[in-house]
Amino acid sequence: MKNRILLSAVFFIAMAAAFGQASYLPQMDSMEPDSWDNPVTVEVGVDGSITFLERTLHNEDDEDYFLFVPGRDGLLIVETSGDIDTIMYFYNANTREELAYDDDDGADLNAMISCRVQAGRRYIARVTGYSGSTGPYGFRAYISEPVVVLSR
Ligand SMILES: [Ca+2]
Ligand SMILES: [Ca+2]
Repeated sequence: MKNRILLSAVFFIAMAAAFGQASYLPQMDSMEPDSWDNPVTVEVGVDGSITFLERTLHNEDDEDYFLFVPGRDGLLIVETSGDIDTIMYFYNANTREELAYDDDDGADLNAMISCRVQAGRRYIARVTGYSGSTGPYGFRAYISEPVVVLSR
């Protein structure tokens, strides 16, 4: 009797392991392979109406790189969309200085960074999955409207 329970437990664990291994891995997106030296160039939107670029974290080691050059000074919003748990690093592309990092400031588990940027400077965002999260997601960057300060 005891052995039978043990056998059932072993069988259950083996089945669970097999099921886990057979889990679906998403397809590599068409912009692969990208890297720091070969980033995907994205247009910087002039407001929040710009659409998201569709990308995929196809395995737990995947890192996606985006390069953009703002057309004017302002507060840049960089964010992801979708159901996976993204994290994002934001850099000055020339100096490689890390300017910001975020995990969950966007919708649900999405990363979102807001950072003051200067026109003509090159910036890189690096997106990867939190704790190996994989799947499709959206990415966009736009300059939010500058705050107008009225002087008396
Ligand atoms: Ca990717
Ligand atoms: Ca996140």
